[in-house]
Amino acid sequence: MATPGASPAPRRRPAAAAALAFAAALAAAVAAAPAELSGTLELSGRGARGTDPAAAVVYFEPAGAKRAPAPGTAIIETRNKAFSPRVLAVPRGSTVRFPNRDPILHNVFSVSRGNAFDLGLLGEGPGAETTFDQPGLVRIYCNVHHGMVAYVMVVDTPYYGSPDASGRFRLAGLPAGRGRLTAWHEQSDPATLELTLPAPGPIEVELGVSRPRVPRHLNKLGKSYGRGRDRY
Ligand SMILES: [Cu+2]
Repeated sequence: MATPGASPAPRRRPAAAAALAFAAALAAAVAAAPAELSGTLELSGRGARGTDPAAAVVYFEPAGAKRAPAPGTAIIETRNKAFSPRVLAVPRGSTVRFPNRDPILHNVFSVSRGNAFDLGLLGEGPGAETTFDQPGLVRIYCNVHHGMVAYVMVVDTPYYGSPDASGRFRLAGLPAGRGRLTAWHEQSDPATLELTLPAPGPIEVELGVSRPRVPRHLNKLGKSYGRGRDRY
């Protein structure tokens, strides 16, 4: 290496320096190259039979500087006395419209903290919309029909998705480095994994299915639904 005050470097030295600089740039590029995270989500436990891994949500939150997700728009229909889709993941700030495809009245409400709303009674038609500004799980119900349940997972990261029907998932374009993977399913407690990307291999996540398909809940006034099967 050159020392201070040394005579001018030999002719090949600039080439060597350039090579070193190139190697350093390459290393930086490799470190910053988008990583991908793939794995399998397994639903386990007595309630797992017939539950759909594709209704789960997986999302990765990088440690450190966050990249704000771009908000979007989405639709959840009320059809045949059910919300469809039942589970939806959206970036923070997204707007979701709730058209009513049934010839009866539905309501759409939530009391989930930070994202509470009530769209009132909606006849058949384009419905109404609401915007989800706070990250977190939004539990959505119909004040008329106790059995109607939907979930909007509002994520504060651009890196999210759902497994396929066999539980396989893949998140691409992730930044290298530390972060946290969360896997969520409506009938389970969520699982979180601290990871450093690029990960050495596929991730395996197991969620125990232990919760009822229709969670205990009250109507929008905080009261019982008032009928035999709509007790909560
Ligand atoms: Cu309803």
